[in-house]
Amino acid sequence: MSDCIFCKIINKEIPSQIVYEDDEIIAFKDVNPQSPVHILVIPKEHIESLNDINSNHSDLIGNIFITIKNIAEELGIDEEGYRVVNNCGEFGGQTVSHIHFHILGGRKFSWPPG
Ligand code: DGP
Repeated sequence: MSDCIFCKIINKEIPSQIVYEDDEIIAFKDVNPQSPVHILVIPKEHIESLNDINSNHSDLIGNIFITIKNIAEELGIDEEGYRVVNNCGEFGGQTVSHIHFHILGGRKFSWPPG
């Protein structure tokens, strides 16, 4: 999608600090980190939000979560623990309309979120 900031990152039209990439997934550092480790994991397919996935995306979503686990291991936050967040829609706090999963780590988080 031409005006999507994350599609521009996928297409290398704007720079990002990529930590993982394969044919269907890319992961990069969040530009506005909320914790010492803050990575965004996204599909290369432009899917607007969690509301837009269907059974055709089952393998993709599964691979995203395996990628999340692998990145957490590589960055050394797996044993102390970390948080995975998907913000969906306005009330969920989604600001970029390309589905993405936050990996947040390197500090302790509280619950419930604000
Ligand atoms: P959300 O609020 O869940 O939609 O999170 C969007 C995140 O995307 C937010 O934490 C900041 C990040 N972000 C927005 N624009 C850019 C960008 O151009 N580059 C990078 N690396 N991250 C971005």
